[in-house]
Amino acid sequence: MQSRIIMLVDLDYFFAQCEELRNPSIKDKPVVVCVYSGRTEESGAVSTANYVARAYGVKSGIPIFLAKKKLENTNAVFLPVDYMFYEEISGKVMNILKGLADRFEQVGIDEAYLDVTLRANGSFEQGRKLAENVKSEVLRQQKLTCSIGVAPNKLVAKISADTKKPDGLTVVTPEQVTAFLGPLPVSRLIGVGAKTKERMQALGINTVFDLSNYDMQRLIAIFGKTLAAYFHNASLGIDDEPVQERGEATSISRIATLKHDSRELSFILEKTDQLCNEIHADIANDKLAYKTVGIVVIATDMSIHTRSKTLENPTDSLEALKGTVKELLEKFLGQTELEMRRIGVKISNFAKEQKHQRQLTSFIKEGKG
Ligand code: TTP
Ligand code: MG
Repeated sequence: MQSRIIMLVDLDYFFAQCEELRNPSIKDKPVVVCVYSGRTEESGAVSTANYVARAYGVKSGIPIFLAKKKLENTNAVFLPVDYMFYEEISGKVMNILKGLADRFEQVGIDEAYLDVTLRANGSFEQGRKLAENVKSEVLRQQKLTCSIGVAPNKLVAKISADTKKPDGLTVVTPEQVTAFLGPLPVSRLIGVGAKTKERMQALGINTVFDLSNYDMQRLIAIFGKTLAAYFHNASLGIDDEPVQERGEATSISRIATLKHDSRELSFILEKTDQLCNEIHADIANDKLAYKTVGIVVIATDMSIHTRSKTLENPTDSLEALKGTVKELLEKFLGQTELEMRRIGVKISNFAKEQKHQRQLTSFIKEGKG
């Protein structure tokens, strides 16, 4: 059977690149995009950083104060995240990508899989040319660089895209798959997190090659049938997952652990506001409007509590989301003595916002009347 040709396109240092786009004068400086938690001026974490800043050891997830320390005596620029702006740019890029694929699947704000088997005529050489074209179109139309992996499936495409960054292009043909994966540490396989990696290390499995040679029966005994089969296939670069346009979600939610247990409204709101921002960024891209807002509280005794409210009309408003969450929290706090450990926000009951269509229908109605 002819091999599929799959691309994974990942925009480089995305949030920071968006900031450079908005203000090109910062391009040569270290740029650090921060999620400020708001407690003190420096509390919070780094969302992402440009490659100038990465050279100083600054990366996603480290505390802001640490990033400041690493960038002491440089002309570094620290900026707060602006999800709305990144979503807007993401949407434009995704539209370009969609037009360059037989099948398209967005998997994150700055990542998408493209199945180009048909338009590449099954040729990886052609696949490389298509990837070069994707890069030049994204650069020409949106002034952004990206890194692309081209491979026979999603699993290998994702790993190969990570191989060369920024502005990279890595092609792995079916013949090259096992040689490409073999020497990599097992942790490069999706699904092998820190814990699994440790367990595998204890078994003498360090590289993907080690994993592919490990006795299947023993693997099953340790990880169970499903996981063992997944690991075994993954180690051989086998993956049949199709590139699929995401079905419409029925709900979108985010959950987070509070820095410390609390029932102090303003402290909890700092966290829920963040969660609301993220959820809102998700729906902005899909032009979704929600009608129901819910919260989930996991208390210090691990009990789980949910509350929700359905609005009169669907809305895509961030303010309404934050306001409703606040209302639900206030009510919850008034009803219980519990301290909160984790807090989640959920929206559901979606109406696809079709502005143009709506205008058209109201126009027709008016015309008739
Ligand atoms: P990534 O694609 O993982 O990172 P990146 O685009 O910044 O860098 P790279 O060049 O390595 O692709 O994530 C996309 C965006 O998601 C990133 O720009 C910011 C955000 N993000 C966070 O907010 N926190 C995180 O821990 C990570 C990994 C990403
Ligand atoms: Mg990226």
